[in-house]
Amino acid sequence: MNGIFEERKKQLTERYEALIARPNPKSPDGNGIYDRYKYPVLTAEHAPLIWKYDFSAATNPYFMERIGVNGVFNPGAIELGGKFYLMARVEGVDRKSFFAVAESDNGVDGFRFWDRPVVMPETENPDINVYDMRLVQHEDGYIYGLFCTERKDPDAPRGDLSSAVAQCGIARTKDLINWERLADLKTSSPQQRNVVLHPEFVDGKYAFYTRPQDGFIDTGSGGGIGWGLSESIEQAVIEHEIIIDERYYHTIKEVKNGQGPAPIKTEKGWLHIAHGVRNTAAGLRYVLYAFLSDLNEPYRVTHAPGGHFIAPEGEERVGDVSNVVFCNGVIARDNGEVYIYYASSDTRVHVATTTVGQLLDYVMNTPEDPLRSYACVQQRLELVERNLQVAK
Ligand code: M1P
Repeated sequence: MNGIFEERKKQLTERYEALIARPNPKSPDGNGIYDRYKYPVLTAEHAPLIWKYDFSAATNPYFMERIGVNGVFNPGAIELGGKFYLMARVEGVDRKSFFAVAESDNGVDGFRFWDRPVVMPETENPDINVYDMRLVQHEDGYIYGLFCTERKDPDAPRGDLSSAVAQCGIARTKDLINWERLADLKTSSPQQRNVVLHPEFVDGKYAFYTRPQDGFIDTGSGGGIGWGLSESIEQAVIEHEIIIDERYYHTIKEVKNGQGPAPIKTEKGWLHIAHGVRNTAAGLRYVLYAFLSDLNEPYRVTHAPGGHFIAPEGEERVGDVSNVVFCNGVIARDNGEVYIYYASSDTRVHVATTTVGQLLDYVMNTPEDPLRSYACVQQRLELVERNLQVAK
């Protein structure tokens, strides 16, 4: 047996186990809304060695990586039987993404991938790339996974190898292992990303948050977080789509926005986490924002705090697609704790922890964006004057 093989296998295995066992302390100096943590909860290095290396000394004498992993990001999230599960988007070095489940006992560290990635069945129109699954425990008894399915645009001009069509794939499961693929969602929009299933029936129908847009990257005349109902989930069709949260000039969601995970049900309404995108000289900047919608009419926004809720900080700012935070997974526990799983720069996954009480306080008491500099100063002065009175 060759020494290099044994030595590298031992070294890499030890390093991997140390990474999984590494405690993840809470960062000091939280903003009172949520706490961040020192380390990401999932990275490309968390991908099991058996996904990447050939463990046979006969066929891999240098213990060389055979199929690399480029990034682990944008996970769906669900709690089952007291454990925390992330349905991560794993991107191979070949740029294709796939889904894989990582589990942890406490939600902030110890995430370990299951041995096998998810085998997502295809429809008669094979997906070229699948990503960004939203996991939803629906009241019909199934766990649904809604994700983006991307295929080459058949109408792209000859030589254009970038244009794609994004649509919403739908699958369901009871155990996160065996998946039944259903028909892709049908809407009148040429492109759909960030489609999320509402966890309850509305008017006896399946309800969806959507994000209609004209082009693969550009919203064109579309955009905003949409809403629509479908009689069926097996053949989901939205005939009538309305926009419930529009993008807006000179805000954090000027270029585009999208629903994050399925909203959290609270006694004051549905708590939403979403992402907003604006353009800068350095490219697009993705931040998270939050809002509340009516309990009986989830499509009616009741409270909309101004500005971002989470923006990329420190190492989060840099990665494959820099200056991005994106969230499609949250776990709200029965005891009121909330675990927000957000990815940074299309590279790695972090957690921010908070409570339903703190989030409600945030969405209900943070002032709305007044949309003009002068009005922003008035808003801040009003706070300053009140504080000066309290200080007297
Ligand atoms: O690269 C940033 C994000 O871009 C897309 O989000 P959106 O559809 O809102 O533009 C998605 O591809 C997402 O996966 C990615 O993180």
